[in-house]
Amino acid sequence: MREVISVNIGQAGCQIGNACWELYSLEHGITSDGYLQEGLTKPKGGEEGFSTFFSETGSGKYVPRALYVDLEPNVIDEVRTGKYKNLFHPEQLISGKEDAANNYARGHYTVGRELIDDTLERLRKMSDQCDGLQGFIFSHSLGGGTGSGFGSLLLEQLSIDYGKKSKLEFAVYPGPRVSTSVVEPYNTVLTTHTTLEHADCTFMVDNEAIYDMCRKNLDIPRPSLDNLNKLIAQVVSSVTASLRFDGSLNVDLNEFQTNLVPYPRIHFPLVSYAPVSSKSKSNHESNSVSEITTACFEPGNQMVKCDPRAGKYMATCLLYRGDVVNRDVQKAVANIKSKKTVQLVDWCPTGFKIGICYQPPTFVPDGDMAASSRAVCALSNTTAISTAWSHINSKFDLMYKKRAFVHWYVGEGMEEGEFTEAREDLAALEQDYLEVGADSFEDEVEGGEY
Ligand SMILES: Nc1nc2c(ncn2[C@@H]2O[C@H](COP(=O)(O)OP(=O)(O)OP(=O)(O)O)[C@@H](O)[C@H]2O)c(=O)[nH]1
Ligand SMILES: [Mg+2]
Repeated sequence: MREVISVNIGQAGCQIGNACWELYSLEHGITSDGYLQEGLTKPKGGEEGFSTFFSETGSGKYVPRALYVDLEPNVIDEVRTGKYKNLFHPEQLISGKEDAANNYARGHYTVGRELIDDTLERLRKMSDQCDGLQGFIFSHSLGGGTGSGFGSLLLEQLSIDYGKKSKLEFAVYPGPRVSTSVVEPYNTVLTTHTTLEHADCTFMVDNEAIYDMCRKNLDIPRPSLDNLNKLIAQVVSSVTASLRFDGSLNVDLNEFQTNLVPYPRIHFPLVSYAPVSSKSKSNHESNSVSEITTACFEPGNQMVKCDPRAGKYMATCLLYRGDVVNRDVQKAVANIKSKKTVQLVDWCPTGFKIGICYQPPTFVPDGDMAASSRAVCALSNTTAISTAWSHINSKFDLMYKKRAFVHWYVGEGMEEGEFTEAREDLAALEQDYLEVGADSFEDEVEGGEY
């Protein structure tokens, strides 16, 4: 068995976790109390896949392999009293007394330190219940104090305690319209620097992009966090479907890295998803394989705002779900490849990896998205995503030039040097992206190969 433990940290991490586990439970036929839905004799998705994410107690109850941690109690109290209160084991829900107040240093050095031992101990217990733990899937914000500071602290610790076990992340990239504090660029740069060598693959979720998708594709005039999270959960579910159901591609966490990460630091694939359509629009759409595939290469379906037409692709995985036949996929992919807008780096084989999971997508009853019998999620390692770093870096620079808000961090025992070091590392990351995207033609001429 190859188990995966989900770790949800801070407000964004925990609330996205809620949306994901609601969807996972529905997909596998589990009630909000953790029992099989009426009429089922076993969970949907085959024993193997299902038990990657859920464990079974002696009494036929299913428990998510998930841990929730927040430095303050409110968000997790909602889980403790909410619809899914009986799904989780109380020990899986860890909360402290005061939050990190949007301050990476509080999450990482002061307040966060108090919860780290407890957290590691609970994770140890959960991993002891696994036969062959594959690794961890994190969800957290880059901009919150807990998400950034405590999230990176925990990732560092897991590298020490669990060595080479895979660590994937879903990381919420701050967007101005749903932002809670001005120091999010600081937290984002600091946490990215700390986790760069500890996370194996990071799927960024740009709140601005998700917000726009909710408005434009789902016709929600003023999307709430709940609307955002439901859409994010649908995407996370597609990325993890191959781990939970019998899939053919990315069936374990290592495979994500093998397929998508050519160099350890270049590990931020762009995620796109289709179809994202409101109920009133969907009647007019056929959602053919070709349509949804094409949609995945349009900016309106991307989880991060960037322009892939201006960058180059290093690797792409297309993960289909539901009623999809290979012949249609091959046609759709050939069509995409023939487009001039999809440029590949010249040093990588041009293959698109295809995965089909025949389990159709599931939709929550009160959701905003129209149901469809098929969906596709594209994971593309493209150099275009580096503009996300340039944006956040320039916001960091504006404030840091004046040393604005820096005293809050120093006051928590952080050294100012960590700011400079983190910022330099992110400049190096931008440079890395430029280099992997550069044509290797010139080097080869110098090397005398032509
Ligand atoms: N998509 C999404 N983003 C969220 C959610 N909650 C907060 N955010 C975003 O996350 C960032 C703020 O971080 P939080 O996760 O709230 O902070 P935290 O990790 O709890 O840390 P502290 O509260 O500072 O201790 C902002 O960019 C918010 O827009 C959520 O439920 N969904
Ligand atoms: Mg919080």
